Amino acid sequence: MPAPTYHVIGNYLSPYVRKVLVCLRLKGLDYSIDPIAPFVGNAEFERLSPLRRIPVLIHGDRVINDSTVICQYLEDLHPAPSLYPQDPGDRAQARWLEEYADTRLGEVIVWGMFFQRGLKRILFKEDTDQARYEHARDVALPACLDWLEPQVPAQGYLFGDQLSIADISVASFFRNAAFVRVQVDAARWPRTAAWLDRVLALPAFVALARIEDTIARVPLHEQRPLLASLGEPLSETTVGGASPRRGVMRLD
Ligand SMILES: N[C@@H](CCC(=O)N[C@@H](CS)C(=O)NCC(=O)O)C(=O)O
Repeated sequence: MPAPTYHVIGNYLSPYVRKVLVCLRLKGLDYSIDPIAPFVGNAEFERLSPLRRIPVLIHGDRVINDSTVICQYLEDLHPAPSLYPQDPGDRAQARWLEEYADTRLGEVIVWGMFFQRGLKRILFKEDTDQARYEHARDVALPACLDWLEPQVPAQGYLFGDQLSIADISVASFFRNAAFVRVQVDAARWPRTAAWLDRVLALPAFVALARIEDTIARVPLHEQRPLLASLGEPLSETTVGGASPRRGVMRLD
């Protein structure tokens, strides 16, 4: 069988990687994957990803960094089904919601909660900053949800009947909140909770959730055999395996 055209570097538990995998699946594109965490990337990883971040997409001779850039690249090459609204104003707004998710939900959910309660302890053997975690959970995340709630429709998706990159991006981050057992309170944010259920019930998210739930509490170096046993399209080589070290962009 010919090798898939697209190769993804990045772990299934990253919301940024999830965005890309959902786009690939929705567009019916095959891929291979090297499911590394960025912190264990080797010198070759740093050559491919100078910010030491995942995801990276390799397509032939091209190396594409950043989930937003990758999703737009896939859309440009494979316009159907489109994951961007047709109307330019809606398209701009969808990109802004994607940016809001990547930046703000990334800060609050990934760094304030998921990293604090998971990788910081497991990979770096450091204590959770409990005050930071609780502020993210009790103050920052509710503020995000207060902002999102009036924009979320009672039915359908953020831009009508058509799923878009905005739904995919925002929902991807709430999966990481679930990993640290934080759920959206349906009594307080009913539209957001119901919309999230709708998006996460899509087959692409459900298929990935099965994989994510299998590896969520498994040490990084034990994930490959498990993923292989699930039939995931792992690459034969990896750019991971180096000793854990912090990225270049953060002080966390
Ligand atoms: N803007 C980037 C952000 C990617 C990102 O921050 N990925 C995380 C994984 S969840 C990462 O690699 N973090 C390592 C670091 O920032 O040092 C994108 O959209 O791809």
